Amino acid sequence: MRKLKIGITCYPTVGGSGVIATELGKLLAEKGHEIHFISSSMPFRLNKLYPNIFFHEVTVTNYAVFQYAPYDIALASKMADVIQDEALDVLHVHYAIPHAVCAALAKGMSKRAIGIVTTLHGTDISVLGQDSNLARAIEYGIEQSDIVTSVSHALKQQTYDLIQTKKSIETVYNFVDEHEYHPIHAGDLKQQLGIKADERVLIHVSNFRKIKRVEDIVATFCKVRQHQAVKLLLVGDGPEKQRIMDCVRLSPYAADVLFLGKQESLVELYAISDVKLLMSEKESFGLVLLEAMACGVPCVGTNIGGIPEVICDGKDGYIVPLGDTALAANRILQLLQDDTLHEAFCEAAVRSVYDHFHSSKIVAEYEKLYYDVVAKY
Ligand code: GMT
Repeated sequence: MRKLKIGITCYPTVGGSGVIATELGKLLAEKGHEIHFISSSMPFRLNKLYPNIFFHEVTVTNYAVFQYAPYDIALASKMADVIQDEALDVLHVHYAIPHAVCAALAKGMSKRAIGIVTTLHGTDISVLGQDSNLARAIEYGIEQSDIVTSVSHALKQQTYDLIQTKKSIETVYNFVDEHEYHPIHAGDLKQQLGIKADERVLIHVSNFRKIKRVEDIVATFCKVRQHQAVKLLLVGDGPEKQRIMDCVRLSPYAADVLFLGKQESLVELYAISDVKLLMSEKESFGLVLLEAMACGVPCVGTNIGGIPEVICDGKDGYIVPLGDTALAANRILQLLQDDTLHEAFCEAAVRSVYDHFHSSKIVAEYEKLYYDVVAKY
């Protein structure tokens, strides 16, 4: 099969959709495809020189007449330039707004026939799809794409529920870079963080937005803490963090909650963690679950969106109803108080990532879609 020239657009800053887009680009480049990232800044995981990967920066003119700088138009225009100048075969955009709409515009602007693949990641549908100012634009972006994928079956169904489209949508699950995310020895990190050797560790990683319900994580932790010596690691930063810190300060277990802020090396933190928690009210997939599982950490998550497609309830983690912190605490205690059960869940978590979400499997699924779309033009 001939190697392809693939354009990729994503949000370049921290976030699951940008991570997937960048890791996908890296793996496709390793397979010999030529990858062109088109974005407002260098995706944060492209931190060194990669053969076969090129970056095209979108710059926006802030002319005095503009009340708002027209980023979307500049992006579409840059996409059209790259499609033509680099003779792209396919343009893969991650996150519907504005990327799918810009891709449609770019396709119209460029003088070269090109296939558009759009991947829906979650909040572009579950939050923005409910915004009447944007719903029609999302529908347009989806309809104009040649191929649309979603990161879970749940998100696909939600798209049909919220957006007026009959477009066929394929589920292509997320993946992790197995070279980075795998079980490692813990070293003395526990000691460095002031955690006693016999204390157990719960971990939550998020961008501290309201939909992550971090207060439920804290409530679950407090219920576990009543029965077991345990620490809670809260990793990440975002709008809810201050409120959560204020609420933790009032708790009798405040000293057992560690706010670690944004962290680069999650693998080391997973190496000292016993259970990961994700209690979101909206979550299309939960890439952070997959990262933890790949490191051998069983997860407890809510029965929301794609979470039950990632955690296999009772095998490699537990699923609880949204807001049911008592059941979540119960499940965690079950795992922490039975070493044999915990060990079996840790192994099953690693195996599940390998069997169902391996990067080679997922990259091959995207490659097949690219060749399908190229064959159309
Ligand atoms: O979860 C976030 O707030 C970030 C967001 C993003 O756009 O980066 O994540 C979404 O895409 C990830 C990658 O596909 C998914 O793993 C997350 O579940 C999804 N977030 C939501 O649906 C809330």
